[in-house]
Amino acid sequence: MKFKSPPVNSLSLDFITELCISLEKLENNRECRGVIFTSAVPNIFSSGLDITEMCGKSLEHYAEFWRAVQEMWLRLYGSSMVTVAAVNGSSPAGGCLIALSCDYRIMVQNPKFIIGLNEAQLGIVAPFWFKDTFVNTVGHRVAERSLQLGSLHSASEAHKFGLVDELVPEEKLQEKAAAVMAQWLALPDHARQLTKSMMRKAVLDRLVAHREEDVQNFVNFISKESIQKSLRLYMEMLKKKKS
Ligand code: CO8
Repeated sequence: MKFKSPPVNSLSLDFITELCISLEKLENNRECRGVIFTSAVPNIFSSGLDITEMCGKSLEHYAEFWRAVQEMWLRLYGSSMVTVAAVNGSSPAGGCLIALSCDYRIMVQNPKFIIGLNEAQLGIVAPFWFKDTFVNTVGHRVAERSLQLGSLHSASEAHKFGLVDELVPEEKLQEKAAAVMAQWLALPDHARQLTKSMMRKAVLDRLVAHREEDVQNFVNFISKESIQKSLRLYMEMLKKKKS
């Protein structure tokens, strides 16, 4: 699956809805046993949640958007397919979450590409299920420090502490992703799927049990004037950086 929503593959409500529909179709297709996620936009895997969806909108919109983000994560993290992220560009916040939700992450070795959960830098807080997914991948200590600092890591740094499993030159990415997929698909599906579910179920169940509470928390938090101001300033900073 190639993400193609220029300029930066930001995860808008439309993007997320299309991603969920595509995942559902693949999940229900018995011929499809695995998905490789990558980007068709040069230098960017995904810039994370579309900040404009969280800024200056109605409370109803925030709730609808957040339910869609939850749905995307539940489908990705809970997928019975083999999922491989072929990260061919920067991948902050929600982009990093997509990669973290896969079974395996391969990233292009390019010092310009960054990845991490940088929410704290925007003055917002990564939800508990972002945190759980991160902890399950890199361990508590690394996650605690990285989350508090809102760190964006270079590909090689991310590889050192296990945020990505492997680094490859750009031209080898697709070949490597296909080789990894073949290795994972060589196992019987039922054994791999039950093992995956055993490893991930507790974290998935926690969101399912607290889904509406989590929506309300998000809506209350994001609609605070202080948070709206932080997001506006961050967007201005992104635009200034350009000029
Ligand atoms: N949302 C909306 N617009 C964005 C986003 C985004 N996430 N990222 C970039 N854009 C826009 C820019 O403002 C710019 O717009 P314009 O052309 O109108 O000026 C355009 O996309 C291109 O961006 P850049 O010029 O910055 O492109 P570069 O190639 O130089 O850099 C980067 C690409 C590295 C991706 C850079 O754009 C960047 O750092 N973006 C911000 C990424 C980010 O911080 N995302 C975090 C989103 S929050 C999230 O995902 C989780 C939130 C959890 C919520 C919890 C609340 C309780």
